[in-house]
Amino acid sequence: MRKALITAFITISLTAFAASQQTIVLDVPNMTCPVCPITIKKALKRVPGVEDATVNYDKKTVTVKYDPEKASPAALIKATTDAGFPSSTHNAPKS
Ligand SMILES: [Cu+2]
Repeated sequence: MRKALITAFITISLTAFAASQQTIVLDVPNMTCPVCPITIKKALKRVPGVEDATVNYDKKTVTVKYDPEKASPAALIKATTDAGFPSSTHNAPKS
């Protein structure tokens, strides 16, 4: 009985965690060789709150999963820019 309650509690916690996750796609136009995605991924994963970063070399985009309470799009863009890869929000209107 007690074990069942604990299991239920863990399930609820994981669901709440997943709900607080946000996904953003960034354009990284100056990825020019197959090593670039590794650098970009490393830079993004160093940002607190980033859960995962997936680079699409052909499309020159990176999809980032992050916790919006710890990281922000601005922090993600800064991380890639500091690593030498200026990025912007995918499909963002040009200002
Ligand atoms: Cu490169």
